Formats: sequence, structure tokens, C-alpha cells
Amino acid sequence: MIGDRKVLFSGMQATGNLTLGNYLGALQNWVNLSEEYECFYSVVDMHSITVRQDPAELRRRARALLTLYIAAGLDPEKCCIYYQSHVSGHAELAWILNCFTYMGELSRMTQFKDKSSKHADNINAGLFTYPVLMAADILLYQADVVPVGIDQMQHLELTRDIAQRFNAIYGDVFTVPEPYIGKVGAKIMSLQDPMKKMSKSDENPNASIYLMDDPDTIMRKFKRAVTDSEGSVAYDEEKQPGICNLIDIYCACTGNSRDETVAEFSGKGYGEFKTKVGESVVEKLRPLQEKVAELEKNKDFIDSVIKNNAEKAQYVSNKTLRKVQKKVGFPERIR
Ligand code: ATP
Ligand code: LTN
Repeated sequence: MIGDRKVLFSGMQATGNLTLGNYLGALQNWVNLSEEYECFYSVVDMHSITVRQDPAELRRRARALLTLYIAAGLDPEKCCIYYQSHVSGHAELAWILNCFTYMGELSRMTQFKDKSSKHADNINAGLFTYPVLMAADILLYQADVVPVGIDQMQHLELTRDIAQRFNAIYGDVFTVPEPYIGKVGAKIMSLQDPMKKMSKSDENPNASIYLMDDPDTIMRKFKRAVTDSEGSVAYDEEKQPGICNLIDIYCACTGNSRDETVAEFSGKGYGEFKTKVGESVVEKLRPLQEKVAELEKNKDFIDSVIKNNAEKAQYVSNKTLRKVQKKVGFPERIR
């Protein structure tokens, strides 16, 4: 708790350009949750270097992501929006928690297995201990809730295990966090393969709508979206996964229900439906894109958010860190 509010922590990696899936499934929920919780939203740049990055590109994307957090509606006066690498406690706590995490646990993580097969030439120790750094992110702020996608649930379970293990030895040091899985836009699928989720690291640019795509690009990608030969707009996950995905996107962008959408397009062709879905996405993203453009002109403002919020995060996280250091037996600091 901070004051009388529960604490929320979440983060995103600055690898690749954000997609409509990231926005509808994560960022938009974050904004709604920021009314209720004391929020820490980090750009987790330290996690990004588990895979080789071009330094200039990583820096550019990290700033673009931080800007997008604000453009999406997160108020940097109310939420703490900051770069993970600017707060030293993440690395310091991660080291300690490494000593409370088992090799067996880490080797069962599916993300590690996936990423090590994708990057077989660079299976580094950071990739292996990635979930421990994530646990440190969450536990440093004594987070009560963590909004994550289903793919991150295994890491969150591990975080809970580490916290409980530590607490069992040293008393109630860490809050044991609960996951929060949003309902709306929980899973937006690829436009080219509706069995795969839309992902910012997809190699096919037509599979994803990027948040900064211009209207023509968005309309073109929807026109090319994979559908089926049924020929009617209906919500049938087995037979029409592509159409279901387009219905979900349309609902998320217009606020209409599935039933309303199916009724609206009854008797109409896929071409017309795709055009309407595309237009709803263009309208949904327009204010976001305008806000990004406006913020990008205001370098001093973004710089001040970066500085002030890192200081706030450092202050809050230090409290947990000092307590943990004391518990494990590090010598007291002399003032
Ligand atoms: P990558 O391709 O680099 O693995 P990603 O696009 O899958 O990235 P993450 O960085 O893993 O995205 O996730 C950031 C947040 O966006 C998470 O909370 C995740 O659940 C959410 N998210 C990602 N893809 C989707 C999607 N297709 N639909 C809904 N939410 C999504
Ligand atoms: N692993 C997450 C990003 C992430 C995160 C976190 C999410 C890093 N630290 C702490 C929630 C809480 C991802 O790749 N989506």
C-alpha cells in the first residue's frame, strides 16, 4: 500500500514497435487501472538486452515507448513512468533474489525455452535469469497487482513463489502479488494467421497493425487480412477465426458488443466489413498518434518526466531494498 491505495506494477519491453494488440490488451487497461491504483509503469530496457540490440535503436525505442505511455493517457504526475535502467534497485534486488531461485525453476520457463531456440547463438545467463529480474521489478514496489498477458503468467507464478520463499525465511518482507488479466482485447490475433497472436516481433509487417501506422497502411492491412470462405460475418471460433478476430477488434474500437456487430453486418460482404473495421481502428488510433506528435515536440517535458519519476521510483524502491539487504545480513551503512 502507498497511502490508502494498492500498488500496481507493470512493464513493457522496448523491442519492436507496439501493435494494436499491445494497446488493446495492455496499455488501454493500464490507463483504466491508473484511476484505482498507485501505479508504476516501467520501460524495461534491462530486460531488452537479453537479446542483442542495436544501442541507438534501443535508446530510440525506449523513449518512443515512454512517450506512448503518456500519449495513451497515463498521467506522469499520478503514475510513475520511468526507465528500469535508471533505478539501480532493480539490478541489486535481482542479484539477491537470484540466490533464492532454483536452476530447475528457471529451466522450466517456456519463454526461456522459446527464446533460447530462437537465439541459439546467444543463450546468455541473462536470458535464463530474466524472470528473476522481473520478480525484482514487481517485489521492489511491494506491488499488489500486476497486469500481464497470459504468456507472462508463468513468470508471475515464479515471482509469487520467490516472495513466499523469502517471507517464510525472513518474515513478511514482500507483498505477494496477484495477476490481473484484462477482459477486453485480451488477445488480438495476427491478421495473417488468426491462430497466432498479433506480436510486435512478427516478421510479416502485414500481420500486425502498428500504433504509428498511417491510415492508408491500416486500411491496406485490413483489406489483406486472412478470412475464410464462409462468406458471412458470424462469431464462430472454429470455422471463422479470422472473422472472430476482426469482430473483436471492431468491438474494442467502437465499444459495441459482438451481437451488435454481427447484426450490423448481417447480409453484408467481407469487403465492406473489413473497410469498417479498418476505419474504426484509424479513428481509435488517431488521437493517440496526434498526442505522440505533440509530445515529441516537447522534449523538455518528456525529459522532466524521465528525471522526476526515476527519482520517485528510486526513493520508493530503496525502502524495500534496504529492508531486504538488512534481512539477508549485509552490514549496516555508516551515515
Ligand atoms: P514480442 O513479439 O516482442 O514478444 P509482444 O507484442 O508479444 O512482444 P509483449 O512485450 O510480450 O508483446 O507484451 C506487452 C504487453 O502487451 C503484455 O501485457 C501482453 O499481454 C500484451 N499483448 C501483447 N500482444 C498482445 C495481443 N496480441 N493481444 C492482446 N494483448 C497483447
Ligand atoms: N516480461 C514482460 C515485461 C516485464 C514485466 C515486468 C511485466 C518485465 N518486468 C514486471 C509485468 C511486471 C513481457 O515481456 N511482457
